[in-house]
Amino acid sequence: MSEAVAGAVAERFTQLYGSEPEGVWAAPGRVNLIGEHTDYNDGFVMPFALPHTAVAAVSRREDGVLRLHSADIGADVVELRVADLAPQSDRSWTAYPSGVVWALREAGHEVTGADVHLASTVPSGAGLSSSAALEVVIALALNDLFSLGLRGWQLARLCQRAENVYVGAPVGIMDQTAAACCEAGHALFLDTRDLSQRQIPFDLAAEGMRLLVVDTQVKHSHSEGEYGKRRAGCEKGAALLGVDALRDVPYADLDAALERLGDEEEVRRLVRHVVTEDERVERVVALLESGDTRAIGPVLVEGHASLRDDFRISCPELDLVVDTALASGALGARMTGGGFGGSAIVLAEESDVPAITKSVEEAFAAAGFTAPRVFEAVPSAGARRVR
Ligand code: GAF
Repeated sequence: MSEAVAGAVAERFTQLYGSEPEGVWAAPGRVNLIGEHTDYNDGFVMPFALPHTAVAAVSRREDGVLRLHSADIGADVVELRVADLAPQSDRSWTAYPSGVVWALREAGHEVTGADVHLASTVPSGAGLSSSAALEVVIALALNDLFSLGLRGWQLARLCQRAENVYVGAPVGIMDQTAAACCEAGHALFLDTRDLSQRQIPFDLAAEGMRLLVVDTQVKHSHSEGEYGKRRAGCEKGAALLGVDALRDVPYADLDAALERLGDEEEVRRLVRHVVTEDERVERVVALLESGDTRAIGPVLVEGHASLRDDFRISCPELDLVVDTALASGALGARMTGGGFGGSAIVLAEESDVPAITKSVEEAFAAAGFTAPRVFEAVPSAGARRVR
């Protein structure tokens, strides 16, 4: 994110509120390389940050007032009282920033109000975590301005609480941790049980490869029922198997576990996805750490098949991206994020990128789908102060 963008956001803040902001912060969207729907099962994930960010210009207030404005919504400034913030009382975009204020205060942090102006380049509804970027940028700004001393993973936990309780979306911890903790040039290997992390160098350009994001333009939302149903099904599976979370089912014991689930066909499929997906994350980490980057391609493809056939959260557009990219020479491809629309990722040799992009665009046109948005994803920095 450039100095010019930070300057423009600060300038708009000054026009809106009549004084300069105390600072400007940025938090990125993410793509998940592998490890899907494992985070609320205490499992492994491996996201990296996009260059696209939510940017917030913020000043402290001490009078209990929270004023919010977004360049992307273009409406008037919304004025709220921090003492009145209540879970699930707000169905608009302001629930994300005000939910973070609520979560900080509920955790005992003295946040006495703020003026906020936001602008984001993270595509919304594209499975690229625009909501988490919004939450984390606010959390980081308030952490700095009110000297709360919280670490990235602590901010991520509070943001997840804001989204679960205040917004009412039963998401896991991956997206908030990615926004808060990712580092440029790396993918984040995260154990969602204890939030222990390892930064894995992930510089595809240096090896002559590229990772494309294909936004299918099919919008999705986690507050809608299907995400929650999958989560409930996983929790049922863990309960039937007598474990705290599906993370505790060893890959080596999967067949026996599935047998014990008897005729619970749907739960069996969900369990099989989660247990095999955790194993795929570990395989990808091992391949990247041994320098065998191209070999992760088939693992991504396995992950997509599992999400499509066992977890059943793909859609025709996502499947078309994956099938077309692979037929045009991609090393690997899969849907990324929560599913039911959103984006797919494609791992490819640099020289194959134009042909793959063209094939995907032509396949979408031939199928009568809305044209996809294709861009290259370079692993970028996590949340930070930019001014
Ligand atoms: C969404 C959720 F917000 C994440 O917590 C995660 O569960 C993901 O879907 C699926 O891996 O992005």
